[in-house]
Amino acid sequence: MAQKIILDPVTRIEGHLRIDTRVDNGQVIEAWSKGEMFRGFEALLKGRDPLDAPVITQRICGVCPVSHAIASCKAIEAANDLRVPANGHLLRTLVLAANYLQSHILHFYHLSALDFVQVEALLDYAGRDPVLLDLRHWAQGELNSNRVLPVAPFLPKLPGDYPGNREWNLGALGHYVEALDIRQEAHRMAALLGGKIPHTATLVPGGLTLLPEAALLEDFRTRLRRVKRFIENCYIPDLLLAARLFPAYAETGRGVERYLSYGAFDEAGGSWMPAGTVRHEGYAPLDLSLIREETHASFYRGNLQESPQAAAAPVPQPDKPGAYSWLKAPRYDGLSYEVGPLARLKVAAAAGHRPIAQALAAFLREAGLPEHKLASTLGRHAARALEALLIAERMERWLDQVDPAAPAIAPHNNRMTGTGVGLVEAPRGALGHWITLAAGRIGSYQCVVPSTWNFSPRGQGQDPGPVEAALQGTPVNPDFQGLEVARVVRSFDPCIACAVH
Ligand code: NFE
Ligand code: MG
Repeated sequence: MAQKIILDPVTRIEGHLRIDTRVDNGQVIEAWSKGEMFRGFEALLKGRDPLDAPVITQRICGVCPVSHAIASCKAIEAANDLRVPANGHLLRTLVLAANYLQSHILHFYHLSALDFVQVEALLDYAGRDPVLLDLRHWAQGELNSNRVLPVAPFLPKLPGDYPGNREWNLGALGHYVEALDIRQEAHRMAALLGGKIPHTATLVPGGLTLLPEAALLEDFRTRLRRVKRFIENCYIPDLLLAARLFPAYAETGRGVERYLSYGAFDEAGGSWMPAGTVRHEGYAPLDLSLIREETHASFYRGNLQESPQAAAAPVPQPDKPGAYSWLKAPRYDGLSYEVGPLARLKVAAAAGHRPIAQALAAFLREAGLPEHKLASTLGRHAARALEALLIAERMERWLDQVDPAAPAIAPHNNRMTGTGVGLVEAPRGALGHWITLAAGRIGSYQCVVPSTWNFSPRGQGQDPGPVEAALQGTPVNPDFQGLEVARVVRSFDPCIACAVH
């Protein structure tokens, strides 16, 4: 008999997400991804000074503010024909990359790994590692107290098949603590060039207001090396161990197998990771005119299929019949596409980027993950880990290329008119800001955000969004209360604060 599993709220994410599933015969038959909040950034930007846009849109999210700042700056630059100097691109790229490292490490250790870790392994820890001993004492104290929620954030948790492997359990818990420090280092790197973080102060249309001295760049490099060592010595080995321990998760979460990337990390000659789309027919270059946002199943007035450039801020209608999410449904050529680290690597490999394709193939061999299983729950975690390593390696080169004597910002022309689009790859995938400027004011503003793509509800043709599709076929044990569903969902790294904006 069909049954429902509902996760409400999905915890350890940013924003408010509910997942409904219909389960039959021990498998998810159908799923609904429900954004449970309304925000309205696009509406409040209308009529404001364009220079407010990077400041305000960064506040969409504290996890990926740099991406919103850059997308916003690029949209204004495109409208005004502002040419950012090479140094400005490089410095922005470094701030963005530092934010990626912070975000990917956050996602693995602090948001996702606990789905797979038996935290009770702490309680009989008898070794000498001071971090684990501290954690054990703290956990025991919490359990002996009469608090309603003991040992948060580790407990309470969904019941499930947590593994008995001590190396994994204790390693992940110890690295959970170490990763807090490492994320702080990555934040410091972003703040060195961004002025502050989250929500930078130096990223403005035209480039960067700060020209770093050599000593600041060396400070950045020292911190980068520490973060990189953590990725090499903890993140990558933990991921490889997870791949050995959880082979079943290479069999779940396949998804729509269509991927889109705007091209990541601006360098002098274009983006380092290429832009494009991948589907069964293979690689195709990007055609922005094919993007539409549909509102068929969204709590917004009308049944729209709008180009972001033409779209007005959506009008909320919480009682709309048939609607179930505050996210819109972005479609490319009428189809849903997955975005994020997996999509970026797939697009890069399919576009013929040999170094990335080779690194991906070698990593998959080491993880024992066949290429055709990369589209999976485990594959998304693997892609994110490998991407973190590749970015950390590439950052040294970008640092070398910064010229402290060259300009980092273009002079403003104060025209502030016209239309523009700013495209960026945020940690979670393809991010676009579309702006229309009229008489020095924002006429319209439209963000199409990574988690909007991935967590989109059904579109015009009742076709599921990428996460909804990825959940289909997931085997579930009724006693686990949806743990398997949570694992698939979190592999996409949801941010519903961004997705609804
Ligand atoms: Ni709020 Fe974000 C990233 C953006 S995701 S985290 O990465 O843009 O939708
Ligand atoms: Mg939008």
